[in-house]
Amino acid sequence: MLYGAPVSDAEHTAPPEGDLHIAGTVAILGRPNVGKSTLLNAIVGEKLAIVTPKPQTTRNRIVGVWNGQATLPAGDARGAGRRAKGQIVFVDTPGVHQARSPLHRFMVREAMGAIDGVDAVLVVTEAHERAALLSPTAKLSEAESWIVERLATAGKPAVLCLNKADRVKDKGRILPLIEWWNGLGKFSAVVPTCATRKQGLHGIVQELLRLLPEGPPLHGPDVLTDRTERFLAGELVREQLFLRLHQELPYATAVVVENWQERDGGDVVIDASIVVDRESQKAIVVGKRGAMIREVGTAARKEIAALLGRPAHLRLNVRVEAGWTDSPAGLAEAGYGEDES
Ligand SMILES: Nc1nc2c(ncn2[C@@H]2O[C@H](COP(=O)(O)OP(=O)(O)O)[C@@H](O)[C@H]2O)c(=O)[nH]1
Ligand SMILES: [Mg+2]
Repeated sequence: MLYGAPVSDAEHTAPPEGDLHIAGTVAILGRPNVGKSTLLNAIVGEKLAIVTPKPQTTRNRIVGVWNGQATLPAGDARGAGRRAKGQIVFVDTPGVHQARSPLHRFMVREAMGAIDGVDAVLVVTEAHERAALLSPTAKLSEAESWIVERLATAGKPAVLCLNKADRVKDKGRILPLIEWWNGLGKFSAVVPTCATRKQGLHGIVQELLRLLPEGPPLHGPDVLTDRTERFLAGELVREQLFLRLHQELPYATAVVVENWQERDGGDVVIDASIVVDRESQKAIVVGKRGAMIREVGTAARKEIAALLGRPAHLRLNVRVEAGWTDSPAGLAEAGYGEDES
């Protein structure tokens, strides 16, 4: 499995004569917390994007590659029911929302900017949210309107995913919801899913393949993501911080991997800094007699070792960078620079 593989280095293997091969890129977009990262991980079958119950967990675009086979759905001009081999290069993005801080504006630019570089878009929304209150006056949320407008301007086709279908108690409410979304005329298909139980994922893949062009794979079969092990390790530390810290504090933290040392025995020693905004936050992240940072370190180390498939040692320290979330230099220092994607 390859982490951090650049597209240009990927093996371009032409499919055998006669086989239909489809390949393309798909951005996953939607409001914060609807389950975009959970969907990416579930479709790709690996934990690439961190997931927490808190909104705005994802800060950068993250690529994850799906390789597989599917039957073309009804309406596909290349032949409904025909088997196709496919590769979908998914791009997970931060949630689209009314951004007030420079960090959040960076995140929304990351998300909306992804639309321009892909063949199709998967817009994710929560099934349960509208199912109960669907009325003739129901309309798109602000963020959904922005996304739909941008799709139209960019001329990109899109599939709508109604995620968290498990939270709709009365399943009879799902059909009218699908009809409502179809009635908007903005999506080529509307598919209910439950990302946490891995349900409906095949339908998503099938409908996306319909929107993607015929062609050889964009990446070799081993390529899983464009992100490096180093980046993913930093994210796993940030995930533990998000799970344990409350209120505004998670949003004031960033993780910078300072040093990565591969030892002869095959294990890795990682030094990472947790960057916070103020001295008072440092005390909370460290915790009573270091209890919090120890917990974060232990949990993150396990996750990192599982990701790498080899033993890992993690040394964490906390650094105060006053106002890092407010200045372009502070953001770039924490890995949220404009060239970062
Ligand atoms: N009940 C339910 N929860 C889900 C589902 N998909 C995601 N979640 C939860 O929703 C929260 C946000 O998920 P995440 O993938 O981080 O959302 P993102 O911000 O859109 O990337 C997490 O607590 C997930 O476990 C689903 O299908 N059903
Ligand atoms: Mg996310």
